[in-house]
Amino acid sequence: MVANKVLTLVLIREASRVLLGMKKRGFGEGRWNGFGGKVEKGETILQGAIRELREESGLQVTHLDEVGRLMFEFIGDPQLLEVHVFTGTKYTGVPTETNEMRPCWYAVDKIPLKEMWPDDKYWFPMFLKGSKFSGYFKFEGHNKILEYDLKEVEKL
Ligand code: 6U4
Ligand code: NA
Ligand code: NA
Repeated sequence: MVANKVLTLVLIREASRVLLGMKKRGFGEGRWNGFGGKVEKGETILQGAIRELREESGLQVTHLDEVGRLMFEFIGDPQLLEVHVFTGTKYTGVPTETNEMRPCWYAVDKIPLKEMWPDDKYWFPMFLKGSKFSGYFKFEGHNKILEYDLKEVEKL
């Protein structure tokens, strides 16, 4: 048995727009996404989310709400990715480009789904309408979803 790799994904939301970042290197390079990364030893998942948001976007928050839980399997890799999706509306600071991410606000009706992970087109609408969601996606490579299961949930 292999432990899941636990990751965070943070979407800062205002009434009509969402902050995304263009991933400049590493996993997901070339795609727009929320901010996030691996949870480190000694921190909670929420603390990891807050830290990654600060490191990658320059924004500081004291609180985030967990809205989604996504499991990803990549054919040939026994380790599942367990991604905890968080959102928040209150922050301080100004979005700032870092080595990892180039931030940009996107209007909620202009989310660049074609330049995002292919699963996002399924769960982003749930996120945008304020629902909580839980899902599983099986990938072949980084572009092809072989099967998936996704549902809105009351509680994570
Ligand atoms: P290091 O090794 O420090 O550069 P780190 O920033 O810790 O990396 P990273 O960037 O590899 O972690 O984290 C991957 C990010 O991509 C997390 O925010 C989760 C997110 N992610 C992974 N698979 C995804 C998918 N299928 N759809 C999606 N986001 C995904 O929307
Ligand atoms: Na990251
Ligand atoms: Na990291």
